[in-house]
Amino acid sequence: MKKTYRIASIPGDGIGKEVMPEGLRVLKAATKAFEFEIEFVQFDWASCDYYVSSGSMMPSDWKQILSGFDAIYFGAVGWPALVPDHVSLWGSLLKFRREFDQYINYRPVRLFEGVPSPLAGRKVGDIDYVVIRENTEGEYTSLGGIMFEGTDREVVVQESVFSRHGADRLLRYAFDLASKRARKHVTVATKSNGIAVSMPWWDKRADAIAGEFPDVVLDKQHIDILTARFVLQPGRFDVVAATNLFGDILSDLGPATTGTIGLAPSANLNPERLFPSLFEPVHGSAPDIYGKNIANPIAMIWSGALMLDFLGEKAAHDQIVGAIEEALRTGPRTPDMGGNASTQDVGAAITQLLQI
Ligand code: GGG
Repeated sequence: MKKTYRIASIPGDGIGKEVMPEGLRVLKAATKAFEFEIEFVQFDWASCDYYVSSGSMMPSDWKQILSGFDAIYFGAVGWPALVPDHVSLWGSLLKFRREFDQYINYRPVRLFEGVPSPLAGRKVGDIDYVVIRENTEGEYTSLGGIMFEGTDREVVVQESVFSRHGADRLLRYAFDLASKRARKHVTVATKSNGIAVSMPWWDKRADAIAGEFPDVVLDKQHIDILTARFVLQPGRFDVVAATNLFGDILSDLGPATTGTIGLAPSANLNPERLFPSLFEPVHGSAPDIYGKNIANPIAMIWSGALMLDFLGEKAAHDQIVGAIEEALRTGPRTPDMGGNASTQDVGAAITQLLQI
């Protein structure tokens, strides 16, 4: 009997609603060639429309509902004209990451053949690394407050939180990943010259975890020069481990150097599989292009491939990534890549290239 995976699909807001159908189309096509089935159940919550009609981003039993799935396939969240971004993000995506302990945010960055990099002279193979972003603590907290609000004595305090448990498991994942890759190199993003308590501590945790992996080279870099090197010397990088905020910034900058953020996928992982993991494009809801049918669906499709890989269907992952590679060489392109194709044109081309 074929194995059946139960996947919760949540389009969310904006272009999440446009790229999700293309991701589902490719995943459904992939199941035809492999020994598994997928049962998708779609939810319209975790969206700003739901907030407007109900007063919250999700129903109160969301955790119980989603716990019954093998994975969550997520589009994008945010529609600031309806709901402030920090409300929609903390009411949905950040809840998933924290309450399902998806502490690894795996974000591959890769230059594909046929996609020109805005960096002069870069070719395929020159940009190929993974950003491992800490996903549950760090600079993303709701701890803090405002004193003397609305007066000229106004003071605001925002806390960051770093735990040994959180830092070590993130760094250990990054080193373990690097130990299985050819170059065996980890860059740890830091800012220990300026942020004088948490970042020197973070550097020490990196040194301690590096000691467990003698075959992996550790390179600590301050975030300012690290961002410059993403642009000037991207070939230096293999696995890049970063705190929540630094990782968020690096994983937008990296894909921008590969032509478009419209290609960039991500996996929010609970490696212990105690909770479902969540797979989503790095890009957000993009209100500026929503409704024009020009959103690039490749990040959503590649995120679906990462989901299959995590579920144990590596052959299906490889086949989808192969179809993406071929489509990028020869197929239609959305405007972010200089073409005039629609979201559906690209999804259809990749589905056809699956050759199944
Ligand atoms: N699909 C990604 C998405 O919806 N992103 C919205 C966003 O603002 N994310 C911030 C974050 O990933 O921390």
